[in-house]
Amino acid sequence: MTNNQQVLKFVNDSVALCKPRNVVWITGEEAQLEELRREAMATGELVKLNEDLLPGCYLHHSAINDVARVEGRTFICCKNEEDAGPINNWMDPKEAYEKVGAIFDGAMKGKTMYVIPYSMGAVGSKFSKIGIEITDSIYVVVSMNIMTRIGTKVLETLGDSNDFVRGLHAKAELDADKRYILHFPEDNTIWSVNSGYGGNVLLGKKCFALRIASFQGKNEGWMAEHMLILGVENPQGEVKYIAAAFPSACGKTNLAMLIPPELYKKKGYKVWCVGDDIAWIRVGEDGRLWAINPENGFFGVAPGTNMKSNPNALMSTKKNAIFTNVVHNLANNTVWWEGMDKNPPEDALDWKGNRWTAASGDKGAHPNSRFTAPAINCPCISSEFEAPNGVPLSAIVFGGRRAKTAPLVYQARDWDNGVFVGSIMASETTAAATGAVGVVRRDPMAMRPFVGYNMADYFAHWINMGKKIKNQPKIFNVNWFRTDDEGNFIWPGFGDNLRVLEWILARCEDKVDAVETPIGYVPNAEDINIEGLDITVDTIKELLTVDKDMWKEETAGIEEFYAQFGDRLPKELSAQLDALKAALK
Ligand code: OXD
Ligand code: MN
Repeated sequence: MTNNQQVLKFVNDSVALCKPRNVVWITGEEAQLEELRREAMATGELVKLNEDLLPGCYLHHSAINDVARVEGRTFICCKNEEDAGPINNWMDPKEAYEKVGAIFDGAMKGKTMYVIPYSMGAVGSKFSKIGIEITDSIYVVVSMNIMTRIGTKVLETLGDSNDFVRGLHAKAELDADKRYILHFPEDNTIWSVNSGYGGNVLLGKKCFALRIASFQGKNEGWMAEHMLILGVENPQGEVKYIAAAFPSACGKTNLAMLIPPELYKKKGYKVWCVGDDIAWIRVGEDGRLWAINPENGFFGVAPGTNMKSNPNALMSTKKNAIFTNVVHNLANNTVWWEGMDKNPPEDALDWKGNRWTAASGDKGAHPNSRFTAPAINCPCISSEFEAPNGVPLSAIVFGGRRAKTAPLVYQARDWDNGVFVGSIMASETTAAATGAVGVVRRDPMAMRPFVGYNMADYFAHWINMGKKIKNQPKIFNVNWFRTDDEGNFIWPGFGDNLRVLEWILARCEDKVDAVETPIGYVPNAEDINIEGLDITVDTIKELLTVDKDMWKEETAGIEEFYAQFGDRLPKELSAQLDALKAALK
């Protein structure tokens, strides 16, 4: 399929190591993919769902011990340990190739090896990057076909270039004790073994588009971020774009596909989704930041997705989607999960494949059960989704789940202050996860598990990027999760978050004033539109308060977090922390 000597060497080396029975190059043609789906159906790897109700959709199960990303077994393998930094697990590359090479040795004996050329970003765009994933899993092939652009056209675009990311994946024995997700940023290489779970094996996503790409971005002067991208269209038909980073369980997918409140819909507001998880951001010729979504699909969490919480995500799964670890409704050969509706199926198998009814009290779908769905299925997909140069950003938004500390929204004073705001991002743990509730986990820019190098250098890269952007976007922080003394959420959230985005965009266009506080600018309460809401201006005032004592405590936590970076922490950020402390005195 190619004469690219580097690609051929990568494939030949992988064959020598994994010793498959045969090698199949993935062309991207539907006939080949359909043949593979049939083969996977024959072995039970994929179950074809009801063609009338869910056309082109399949059900898949990962192994019971293999249902989530494994941060503890994810490594950055660069020559110097300090270059991986204090947040990442590190392994010496030589040791990693030897140790995990022994696991790959013969791992595909008797199996077929698939070679998937894929493009992150529209094929041929100068924003895009190419990867080759080698795998022994048909689930990976057909899922990569949803999540990325694959096939011959990608190899044609690559030509003779050596600029591609080498990804090697083998399910091997699915042995959790020998599971490794290794990144060699200095070699443009990813090795993933003993897993079949999407986040560990769809190598274009977290492994390439965040961990490897963040390293490439640092060296090449651009940014790979864990951000959604959305467009807000006003009644005049102008669309402004926002990129936003949130830790998990903060409503990122819902925000990316927001449904405007009735009042806004009537006025003519629309929200368009460009991406729900990852943004690659570059400085455009006009001095603004431009962002693309490098992915081609959504890898969404199923439980809780319903016609009320996120109809756009649910609609996206209605054709050509793959569901993993959800309930199989045998009565009509469809799928179900907790929080889809109030009618759990009576005749069903749970995510482990056992007979199941809701009456058992057990969950039928795994809490991290997923769907991969083509982005073009999304009713609110942006017309700019494929735009080769992406969309220009007016604002960057950071957010977290804070019961008290952070106001509903505040604006950073300038770029460096915005980098500080992103670097101190944190979320409080919820009762949904095991462990103590309300514990603060620092998750800078929501990139804690995804920066492919030293987090301190990543902060420095953000600071440096600021110097290159003539027309900087404004930077904001939001918190939809302030609670009252009884622990109830004060802000309605969901579609009403558009009211906050409206203020953010008004600030970007200098159309509205703000009040300065020690942490940045908060709105005048009157400037958040509460028309049609069951809350008063006083409630908004409460949501916007900045409690100095709490923030003093917060600075102690930030200081502790920063301390681990030692001298590598950019001086701009220690200066920001000092300035905050002084302002709180
Ligand atoms: C994801 C994640 O799956 O952030 O997107 O874990
Ligand atoms: Mn994510």
